[in-house]
Amino acid sequence: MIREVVYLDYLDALLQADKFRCESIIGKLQSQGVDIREIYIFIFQKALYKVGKLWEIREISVAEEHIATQITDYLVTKVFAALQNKDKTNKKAIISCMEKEFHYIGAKMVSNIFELNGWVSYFLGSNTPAKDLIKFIDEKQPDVIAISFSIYMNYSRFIKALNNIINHFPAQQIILGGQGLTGQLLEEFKMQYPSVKYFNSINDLDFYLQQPEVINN
Ligand code: B12
Repeated sequence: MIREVVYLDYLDALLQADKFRCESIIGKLQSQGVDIREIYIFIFQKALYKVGKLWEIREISVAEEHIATQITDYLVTKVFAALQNKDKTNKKAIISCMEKEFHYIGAKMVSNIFELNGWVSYFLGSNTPAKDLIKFIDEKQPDVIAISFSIYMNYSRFIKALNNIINHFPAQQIILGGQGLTGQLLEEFKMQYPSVKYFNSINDLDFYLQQPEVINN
């Protein structure tokens, strides 16, 4: 478990836009053998959620929020690059955000979790136009499409794009996550789309990817 004092030290460095201090704190955790999932959730995610709250109450500026995101993006990649991948499977996943969805850090973590489990992961990042996503799915024929949805306001656009995928590829397995669906909306979504798997954390996804029926399927 990462100690609160380490998180607070990291948060302080992040809010000071001190990339090298952030990097050094994370480097220490890695050298202590702290698991990537812990670093992702209990440092990066926790700090960005705090940044979001500070931005909401105007305690930090948009520029400060942007630099915090950029530093995190860099470190998400760096922490992952230091790891040895497990043996490759022949499974493929496409990870994307839908059109007008610009939050891609969570999706990048998801992509890395697939790769850690030996999958080939096509990470498309943010704001993928619906028709291009369909074309890409057609070309790559993935086992799974993982979608990250963060902005509640984009719900109807998101549903339209999701229906479009389901109509084109009725048998396609789809996994969804992100902060856009919560509470009643999430419950309604699950009832309407029982075949879409929803995970609200990369740990749940990781656990799922290690199930024998997923590995051997
Ligand atoms: C950085 C940021 C931005 C950046 C994004 C840049 C980038 N490169 O990603 C920019 C500046 C573009 C931005 C813009 C906006 N943002 Co913003 N942003 C954030 C912030 C501070 C951090 C996002 C982040 O990376 N979080 C960290 C990641 C790791 O967390 P995560 O996305 O939840 O992912 C985890 C899980 O959800 C899960 N997961 C995520 N996806 C998936 C997918 C699958 C398949 C699975 C299994 C799991 C999974 O795994 C991840 C790891 O555990 C958040 C605050 C917050 N609470 O997150 C606000 C936040 C998301 N933004 C918000 C808003 C309102 C906006 C704007 C509308 C603001 C505006 N008025 O312009 C725009 C909308 C832009 C758009 N159309 O997308 C709100 C969203 C509220 C909502 N749910 O609807 C938040 C929550 C801020 C707030 N407190 O109000 N934002």
